[in-house]
Amino acid sequence: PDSAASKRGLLIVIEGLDRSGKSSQCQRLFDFFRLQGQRIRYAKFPDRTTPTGKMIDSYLTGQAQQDDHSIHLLFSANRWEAINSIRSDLIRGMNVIVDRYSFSGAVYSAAKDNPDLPLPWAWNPEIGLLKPDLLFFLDISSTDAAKRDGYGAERYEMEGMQTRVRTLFKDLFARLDITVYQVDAGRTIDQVAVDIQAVVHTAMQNPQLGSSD
Ligand code: Z5A
Ligand code: MG
Repeated sequence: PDSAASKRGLLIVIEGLDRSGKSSQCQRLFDFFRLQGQRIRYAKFPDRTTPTGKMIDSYLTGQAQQDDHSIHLLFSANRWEAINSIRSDLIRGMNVIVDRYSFSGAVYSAAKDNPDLPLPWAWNPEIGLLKPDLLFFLDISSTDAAKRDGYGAERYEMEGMQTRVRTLFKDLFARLDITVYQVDAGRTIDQVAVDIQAVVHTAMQNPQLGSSD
């Protein structure tokens, strides 16, 4: 009868460079949980379906202009508006996969090289959001990424920006003192998926995980 007091779910974040295969890997991980009969939710940021997400989409596709600070705070608000729902799913024992999160939020804005928007400023509005139980970083060279489908269609998808983004991700992870599973994303989808699943599988056996706040 007390089976309702289930273990809290895992919050798994997949970050990475453009076209590193984040969404493909989130889909693989989603299927991995489903196959084991585990409850799983997929959340993607930016969530372009909400009012803030629609503004972000217009900006990314070049239909609208925004002040750098203003668009930065919209990306953050797009996470804050989702967080209570994610928290309650985790408490009910559902696992949640997140495709881009606060780390992208801070580094893409800081990579604009606007002196008024340095990395510590950019990180501030993320403080207080849920911390991931597992954080993956999909790393890929910009030349390999540029060979993949769909590259270059949106704002930020230029090589100079991508190089700064890579450096800033590493800076941010070092500052935060957080465990990051770095994955070589230049390999096949299957090879990358196997590495991620191995880490997740181990974490699922660990009773201490699943307590993120
Ligand atoms: N942004 C921000 O500024 N602030 C924020 O707070 C957040 C984001 C959250 C849009 O993000 C932009 O918003 C992004 C960061 C900024 N800017 N840029 N540049 P998005 O997440 O919506 O971006 P996206 O359009 O989904 O692209 P993506 O995430 O970069 O792609 P991906 O998810 O990493 O890759 P994919 O869709 O899985 O794969 C891309 C293609 O490569 C596809 O054809 C796959 O079949 C193929 N693929 C995937 N894996 C492989 C392997 N291993 N081998 C070969 N081919 C592969
Ligand atoms: Mg994606």
